[in-house]
Amino acid sequence: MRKRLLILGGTTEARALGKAVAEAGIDGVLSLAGRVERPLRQPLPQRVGGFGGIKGLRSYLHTEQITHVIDATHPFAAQMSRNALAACSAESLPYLALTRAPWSAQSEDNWHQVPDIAGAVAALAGRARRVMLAIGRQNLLAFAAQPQHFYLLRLVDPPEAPLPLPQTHVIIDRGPFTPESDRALMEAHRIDLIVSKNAGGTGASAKLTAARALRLPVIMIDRPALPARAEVHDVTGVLDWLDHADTPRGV
Ligand code: 3Y8
Ligand code: NAP
Repeated sequence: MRKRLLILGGTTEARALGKAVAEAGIDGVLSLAGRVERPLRQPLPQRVGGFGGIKGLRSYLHTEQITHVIDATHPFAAQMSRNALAACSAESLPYLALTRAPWSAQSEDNWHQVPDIAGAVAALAGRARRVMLAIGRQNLLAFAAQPQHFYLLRLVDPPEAPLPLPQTHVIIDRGPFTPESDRALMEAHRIDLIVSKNAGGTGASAKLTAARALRLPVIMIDRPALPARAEVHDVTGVLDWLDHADTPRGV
């Protein structure tokens, strides 16, 4: 049966899946939102930019004759996942999420878990600290409510507009990162607190390893809730699913 996959990407796992799909000779396209100036080349043909909501995604699925959708987006890309679930159900297309398990605190970790970005901002009330705010660019504005801190920021692209925080040092870098370089960064900037999204996986975990080594506290932001969905945690799980999933279109 003809297969044509849409992989919703933007993560290390999506890249690995794209490579495995290309090597297996399966037809597919990898999709990015276009959040950064120079997205890395992917091992599959790629498209960049939004679809135009659920409606736009449905017409894309139809026009491109997609037979399977694999949602390998970041756990905080909740809107994309919700739209993909809705579009696949409306089009009766097989949907599978390729996700990574959330990180959990180890015995020597000092985590303060919060439910969302607002929870992280609230947890920063109080005396001035030196904070490594390693959550990217999109949610920075919320932290303007806590201007008393020094913030070490790590962005993929140089900021286009002035940052909403008065005391910052900006690093321009994209992951994956290493515990050694993250530890050196924390020591160089005398960081005493880290704020992190619970991304899971390996691409962003270096800062947690470094925080553990330096015995620094971490404010850990839980992932947004998503509806129950078919989910695997590795590329093999996706390939097995592809062997067994059937497409009502039966093309
Ligand atoms: C555009 C595509 C690959 C994917 C690599 C992963 C690992 C390295 C670590 C820190 C945390 C952060 C951020 C991060 C990591 C991987 C993965 C991951 C975190 C690229 C990429 C795109 C993006 C978008 C970008 C967000 C930002 C988030 C930086 C490519 C490099 C902080 C998430 O400026 C912006 O608008 C940036 C936006 C969404 C979160 C935010 O809210 O700002 N990722 N990151 C994707 C698209 O257009 O669809 O260029 O390669 C991909 C990767 N970034 O192929 O190997 O799998 O997670 N990405 C977080 O976890 O908190 C950095 O600094 O410690
Ligand atoms: P989001 O808030 O869930 O999605 C907002 C809108 O962006 C979506 O409705 C869709 O626009 C578009 N979009 C998102 N991901 C897309 C994709 N892969 N392909 C095409 N359009 C996409 O998304 P986000 O959190 O900004 O994440 C954007 C991208 O960055 C995703 O690829 C994600 O995997 C990656 N990423 C995000 C984070 C993070 O912390 N959020 C971390 C690492 C990587 P339309 O409604 O117009 O279709």
